[in-house]
Amino acid sequence: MNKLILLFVLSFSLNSFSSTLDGSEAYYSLDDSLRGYQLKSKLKEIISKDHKDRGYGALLGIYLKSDADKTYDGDGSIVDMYSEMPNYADPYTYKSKSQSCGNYRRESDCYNREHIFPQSVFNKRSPMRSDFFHVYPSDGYVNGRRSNFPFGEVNRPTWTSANGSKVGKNSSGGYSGKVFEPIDEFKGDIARSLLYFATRYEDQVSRWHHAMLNGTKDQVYKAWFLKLLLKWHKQDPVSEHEIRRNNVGQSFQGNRNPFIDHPEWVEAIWGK
Ligand SMILES: [Ca+2]
Ligand SMILES: [Ca+2]
Repeated sequence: MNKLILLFVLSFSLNSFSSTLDGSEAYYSLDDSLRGYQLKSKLKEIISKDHKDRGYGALLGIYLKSDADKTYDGDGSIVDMYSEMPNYADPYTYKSKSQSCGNYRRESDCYNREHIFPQSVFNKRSPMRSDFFHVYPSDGYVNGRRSNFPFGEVNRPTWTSANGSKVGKNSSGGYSGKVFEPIDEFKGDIARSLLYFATRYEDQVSRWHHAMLNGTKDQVYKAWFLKLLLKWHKQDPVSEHEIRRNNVGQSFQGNRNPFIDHPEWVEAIWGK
């Protein structure tokens, strides 16, 4: 009898232990000792296995759920990193698919799908083109202004969006071309998207060309750019909005962004 009670108590506590584990823990089964690019390649395997390309059109539908504002204004409008004002009323908002582009002449005309990693670099090929974790809803006009510039920091902007995103010459060092600087609130979000991209597509990225890239499958990004991403990742830690978006992302296309679940893996892979 005592044994039975013990068994019961044991199985009960095991059950409650496993239910306190985050759903994402079960998703990553890996050897704790993995570090550096071995860890990255293992993550590539995990996040590719169940990744299903849901197609480009489906993104507009899922954004109404994944990017609904429950964090900043809490009004359910779409969080657009290029127009969101975290501490003030948004300059304009988008709430329905009918406001997707379309033609635009100025900010607030319509929203479209912004490829954080420019789609011209991979010739708009699948599944990169419709990969939820680097394709975000954004104002069409600001998206056009960002063009396919790398991200960077800008001291003297030649153009500034309504929420303070900037275009201009890079001032963060290592690169002197034109860059796009998002507002502080989204610097980490963008860094983690690009680090996801570098991991998910490490088998292809060495063949592509862009000012951000160094032509390797391991480090992926040039030193100046990687330094910036690591800085932004630390400066702007994972937010509630990103966690929610990551969960919806998994229900949408089957995989997750590991750097939202485990921010420490960024340093474990790319830290020097
Ligand atoms: Ca908002
Ligand atoms: Ca953020």
